[in-house]
Amino acid sequence: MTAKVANQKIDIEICDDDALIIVDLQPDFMPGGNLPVVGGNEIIEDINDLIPLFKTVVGTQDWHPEGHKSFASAHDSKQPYDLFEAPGLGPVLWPDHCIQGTFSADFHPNLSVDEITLILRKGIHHDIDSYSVFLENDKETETGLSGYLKSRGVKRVFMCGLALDYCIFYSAMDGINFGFEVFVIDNLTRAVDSPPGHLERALSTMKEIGVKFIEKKAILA
Ligand code: VGL
Ligand code: ZN
Repeated sequence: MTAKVANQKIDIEICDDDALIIVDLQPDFMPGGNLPVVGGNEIIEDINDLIPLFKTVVGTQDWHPEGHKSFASAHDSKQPYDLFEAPGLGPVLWPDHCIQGTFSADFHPNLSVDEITLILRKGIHHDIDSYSVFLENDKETETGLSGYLKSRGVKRVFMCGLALDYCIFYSAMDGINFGFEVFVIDNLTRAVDSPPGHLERALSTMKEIGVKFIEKKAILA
């Protein structure tokens, strides 16, 4: 579902201090994949258009070992999307998805990967999830992305990809906490919205902390 939340009516010129962060555009998050996000396949070409505008482009991959604890299959009598809370996991359990080295965890074949400057894999630790591209769900293990961006002089990050209420949400919040100005490109992301209401809460929390929502057309080519 597209969230109609763009709250910036401004035009944005991309400069060298800006980074594009393309989150988890992997077959498993597309319709037909193991953890499908409705409309996930609709945003790829528009994201491709933006890549040449940025000097720094990060592409992330959800990259789980088999039997990862975020999977319902790793718990007795649990089904995908069942509510579940444990340190570093939840609020739901997931279908098995994005298993390291499989086609479903690769970048979607239509994504233009040649100009990606950094590929970042997350969710690699067996017992803990990593929704954020900056910090694992223990809230202390860094992925190193903040350091990479800062060493390249990045001040503003533009986020797009999947899923709006999970990886984008936690990444946007951490992005602000690490001192970046964070823009979510509203029409180049889609949400899981599980459990119901998760998207609404994620959107209001992001707005409260100062995440800016823009549409692709606000970015001047
Ligand atoms: C994601 C659920 C589980 C995401 C990853 O990329 O938003 N969501 N793993
Ligand atoms: Zn995952």
